[in-house]
Amino acid sequence: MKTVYLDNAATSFPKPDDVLSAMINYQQTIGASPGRSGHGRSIDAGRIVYETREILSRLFRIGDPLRIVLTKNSTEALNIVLKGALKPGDHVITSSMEHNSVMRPLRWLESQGVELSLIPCSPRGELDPGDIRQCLRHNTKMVILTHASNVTGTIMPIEAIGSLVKEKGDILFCVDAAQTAGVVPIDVQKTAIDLLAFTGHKSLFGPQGTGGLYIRKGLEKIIDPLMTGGTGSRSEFEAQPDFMPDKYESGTPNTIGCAGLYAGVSFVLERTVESIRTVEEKLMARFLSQMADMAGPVKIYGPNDAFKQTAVVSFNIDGISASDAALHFEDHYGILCRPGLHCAPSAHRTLGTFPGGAIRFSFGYFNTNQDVDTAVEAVRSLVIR
Ligand code: ALA
Repeated sequence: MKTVYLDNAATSFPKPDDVLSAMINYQQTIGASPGRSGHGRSIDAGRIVYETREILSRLFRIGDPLRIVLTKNSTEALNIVLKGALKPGDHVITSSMEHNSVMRPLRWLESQGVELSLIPCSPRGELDPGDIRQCLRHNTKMVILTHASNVTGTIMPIEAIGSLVKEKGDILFCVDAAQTAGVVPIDVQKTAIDLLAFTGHKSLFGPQGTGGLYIRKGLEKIIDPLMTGGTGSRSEFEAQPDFMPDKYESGTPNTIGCAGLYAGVSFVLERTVESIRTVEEKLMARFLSQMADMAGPVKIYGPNDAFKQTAVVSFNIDGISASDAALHFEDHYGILCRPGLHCAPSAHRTLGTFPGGAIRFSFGYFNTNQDVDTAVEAVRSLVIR
């Protein structure tokens, strides 16, 4: 039986061949620590890390590559922002569709005296920008939002929210692009994004253990580092450097991961984000249109519209739990998907699917129409029982 990989929202699979060969090439021919030793191979390793920053800055239209902090995932990037910027007495606004990578640091900060407003989204996972305006307070320091839900794929109106936040002066606007970097165009300047957290291993096709954070110029002055330690720079001082990106990058970096991430982002830029998005929209549209005649026994959550969501869809089938359905899909159709709560309990409460959760199919650039049809056939097999 052929495997049908429908778990791209967790991590994309497969990776382009160039990603794998870049990683092997680094380890076989360079293999040194960047920015530390000064010998030729160390300089080559440093070049890989710098070029990764550079290509990411091109992708997100960030003028200066040094505004990007390389992290091990978006969770680390989000923790740097939230724990580094928010202090007791500050107020932060977020939505009810957030992943625990946002929600857990915020709940922890709440226990330390940070005030939190959680904006309820509609049962389709949609956010009304006007609700943000209503929540603003004199001490609001940050608005942090997912760009797209990892449960329903709902794409949030971040352009409208970015303008609204900027009208209010010095409130920080932070976007969690874990589900969109590489597949939905992002321009940090046009959208007035101050802080952008992203992962490398989903739609950027890099390996796991890669990700990053864009920090707008000057904000490093008000964001404390999450970790401190050796940076390879200013070794004469025991105090952490205060400049970008070293302030937030301690310890030997993931150079092999950078080699893969660089190749992954090149793959995206060669095709363009827009054309990758079109491929995924078509897959999603094909799936949703074929699901329409099962609308009674199958409940789809979220927009149910390929143009308003990423290629992620969650649903339940009458009379069977999400986990049993996923087991059936794997055993009988070779489908790999993710059932349950998707590390997003608040999103599931919003959709009315807590605590049982839902089945999630997440399509990716390498899926085919045949994969979509197999997915539909698999769902149909549980409807007609
Ligand atoms: N956040 C990832 C997911 O949604 C891991 O599966």
